[in-house]
Amino acid sequence: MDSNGIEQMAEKLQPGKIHGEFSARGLRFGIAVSRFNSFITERLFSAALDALERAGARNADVDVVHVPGSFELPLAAKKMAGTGKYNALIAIGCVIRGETSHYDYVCSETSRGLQLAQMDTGVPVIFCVLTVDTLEQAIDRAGLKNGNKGFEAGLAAIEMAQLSRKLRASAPAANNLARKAWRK
Ligand code: INI
Repeated sequence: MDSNGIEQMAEKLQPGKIHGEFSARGLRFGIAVSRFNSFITERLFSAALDALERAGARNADVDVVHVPGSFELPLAAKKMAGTGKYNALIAIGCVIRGETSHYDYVCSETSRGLQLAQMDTGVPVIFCVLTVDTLEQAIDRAGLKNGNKGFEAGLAAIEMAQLSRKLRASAPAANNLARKAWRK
């Protein structure tokens, strides 16, 4: 095989594709929003709702809880996931760097906690926490120059909810295959 061999093989290989559609119909979403820097977080929240609504979500399909700051988002997300009511969650916050190291602690614990919440529960938790140096950078990401990260989070929630549902649906078949292979 020459140096291009791997590329040629990759072109021939047609893997089965599993993807999440962008439809919110029949799905339930939970959103946790930080009150800290609410000027920004409420704009992210509105855009996330816009994405869900345009994809077919109805009022009864979406719940929102508010927490004091981003640091409290992981616990709220984990408790919401624990109810078993939601196909996906969105955690919305905005951390703006200050003069002390507080920013670093809030950022690292919030991201770590949200990742743990989704890994522990299996419910997708979308990370919609802006971590920025200035208020201007936050505004740019909440509806100005760089679009709105809340809208992107809404789309990510829909995609991950659909994908999780599909992968769960195929799990029994995979388990049966594994059992058969074990008996052989
Ligand atoms: N919380 C934020 O969401 N963003 C910030 O920028 C922020 N700063 O800079 O302090 C912030 N702090 C509060 C923190 O999230 C907790 O609510 C607080 O420490 C109580 O646990």
